[in-house]
Amino acid sequence: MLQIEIKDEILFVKLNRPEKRNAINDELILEIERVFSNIPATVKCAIIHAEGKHFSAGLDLSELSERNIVKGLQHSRMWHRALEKVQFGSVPVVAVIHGACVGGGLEIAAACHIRVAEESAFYALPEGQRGIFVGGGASVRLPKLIGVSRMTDIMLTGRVISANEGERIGLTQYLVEDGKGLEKGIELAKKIAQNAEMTNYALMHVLPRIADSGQSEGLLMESMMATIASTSPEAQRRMKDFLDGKAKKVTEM
Ligand code: 1HE
Repeated sequence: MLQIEIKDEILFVKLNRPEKRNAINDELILEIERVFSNIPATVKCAIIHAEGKHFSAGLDLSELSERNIVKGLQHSRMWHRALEKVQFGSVPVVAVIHGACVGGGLEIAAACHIRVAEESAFYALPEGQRGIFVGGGASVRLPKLIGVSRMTDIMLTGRVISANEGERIGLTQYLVEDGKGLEKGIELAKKIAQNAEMTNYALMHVLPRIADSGQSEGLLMESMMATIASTSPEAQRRMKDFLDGKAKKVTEM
């Protein structure tokens, strides 16, 4: 159900269950956890994309009815574990979204570091209408992207967000024509792969912790991270390259 491919320094992870609109059953979420726990050292960036007309219809609802309370908690924690591996793994992850990106599908996209949407993309959290609640991390990750009030509105009303609105409210960072999402994702992944490893590490692991902490702790963490990064040989080399006229100017990047 997951199609994995490595090309140069990019890992492609494709949701491949189009007949069920890439609905995520236990097997699929566990596969996601496995893949993002074992990224080869040669990989510098990953892309999550999807086969068929839709990115993902979210949780496989056919598996939901048989759970008792403890099993329900364990199930939600399984999603948390898997998506922690996506967010706090070894490489930045770009989501390329088209068609439905709803419920758990949106939770997967929210765990990625950059979201590219095609014009066909649309978003919803139908948990509200199904009588359940988000369980794959959306209540923590989505308010950071779009705010608590927008998430509340989306769930209370069952409203569908279009690709255009999604970009306007910060759910996605790039909006491209249908069929052009993967190309854009690869373009971004190639740029990400050229960054110093320390910078990507800081952006993935330190920035979100700073954002979650108070101002004084955050500023101290920033100073420590900045010092570690700027004294690394890679940073010294990159800064020297610029001063020697060998690196690109900001306007050429
Ligand atoms: C599914 C699922 C699913 C489709 N679980 N089987 N998610 C939802 O509430 C979204 C439910 N799905 C939909 O609203 C629609 O399927 C879509 C808008 C995504 C796509 O529509 P469409 O017309 O392209 O496909 P379809 O005809 O609705 O579905 C095709 C098949 O996929 C069909 O099965 P078939 O055997 O009759 O062919 C559907 O039953 C099946 N299918 N979506 C199971 N979600 C960590 S907690 C997260 C909580 C949630 O994610 S709740 C939100 C669940």
